Amino acid sequence: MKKEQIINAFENAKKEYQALGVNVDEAVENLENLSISIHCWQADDVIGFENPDGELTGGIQTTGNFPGKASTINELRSDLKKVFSLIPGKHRVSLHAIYGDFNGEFIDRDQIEPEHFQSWIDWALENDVKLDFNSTFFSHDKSNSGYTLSDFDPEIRNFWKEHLRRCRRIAAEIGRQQGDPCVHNIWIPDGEKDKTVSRYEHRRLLMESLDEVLTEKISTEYLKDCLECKLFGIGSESYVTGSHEFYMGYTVKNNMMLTLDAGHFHPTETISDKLSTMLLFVPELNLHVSRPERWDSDHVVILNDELQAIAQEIVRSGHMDRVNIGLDYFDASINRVGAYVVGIRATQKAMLKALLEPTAQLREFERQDKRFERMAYLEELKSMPWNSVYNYFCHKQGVTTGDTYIKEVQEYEKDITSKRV
Ligand code: RNT
Ligand code: ZN
Repeated sequence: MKKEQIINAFENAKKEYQALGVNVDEAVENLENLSISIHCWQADDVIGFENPDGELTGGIQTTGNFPGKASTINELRSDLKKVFSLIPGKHRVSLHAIYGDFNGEFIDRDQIEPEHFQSWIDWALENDVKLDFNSTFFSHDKSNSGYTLSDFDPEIRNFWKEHLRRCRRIAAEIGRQQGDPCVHNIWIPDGEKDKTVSRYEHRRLLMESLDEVLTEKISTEYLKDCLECKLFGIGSESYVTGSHEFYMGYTVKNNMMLTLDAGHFHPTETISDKLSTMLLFVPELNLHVSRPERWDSDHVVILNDELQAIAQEIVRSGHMDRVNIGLDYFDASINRVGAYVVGIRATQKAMLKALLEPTAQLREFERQDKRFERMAYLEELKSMPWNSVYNYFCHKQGVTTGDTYIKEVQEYEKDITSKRV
């Protein structure tokens, strides 16, 4: 798109929004300040560098075998850099503990140290991105029973407690060096395929394990722990220890952050309507923006109704600063770099659309019981020229507008990823 075309379309859009009482410049500024936490695991199908021949377990699964996945730390970094070049704004990268720089050595989960992540910290500083972290409680021999921190065996629990302890220290060190708290997400896949009798017992064990490790106080200046609930996974269809009620209780009781993953509830249950409740009871939320298709399938995020509803709830709550937006999807059946770009852009577009809403006016209609007017404006807003504002935002940030990114992804595939063995 030509520069004049972008600017003209933006100016026209601005007039249309102004007529509705929307401050477009403010919306663009808010979007500029929005950092999305980009999950490193879309690039390599959640394999990581601990054991490159390892298998993904824990009830999650990638499907597809599209050529060109990243299989070294340099390839992963190169893919992420390409992604950054195709999206406007400054963002974060979310690492899992299995993505350390282990130098070809096998370092077990109860042995990892901040030094294994030092090259990531340096890389992030060089590339002007911040890092987030995730402990990895899956794809390991010691999770073969289906349980980790809630296993009956104290030795198994001890192993995973040590992992969690180390992950918190690594995340805190990342936070210290980057001068910004590192969000540390704790997802524990524990559960069972079939009718479980000892539900209370496992949940009590999980609570005790978490209590023991989380009593080590680390300043939120460096580290923000959050806990992610789930309803079921592959092989844990009947029972998951860390359910929504479990972590809702746990985080409210302990004044901690809760992670809501869009795919972790009943198939027709959404997370958008949970934000306004949980924001009343926990200090902050972490989101795993994902796309369930009939189950927790982790499809690439697209601009659909639920994504829009999530964005609206974040903005309308007035607590954008208390919601960390992270992505969590892994599609191995299409170009992985393209998958990133589509998902990140969709998330930004949803946020922009929400920011371009005349919320005060809509609230006024509600106060006056003018429900037809509210509905009509909500309908009108759907076809407003928000994409001209998005293109302007890209242009302002020196990033390609419109569909040009598709060609760039194709070129990167031709020159780089298709040549990987
Ligand atoms: C699994 C959880 C979890 C993982 C990542 C890899 O159902 O959503 O967040 O997807 O940690
Ligand atoms: Zn998740």
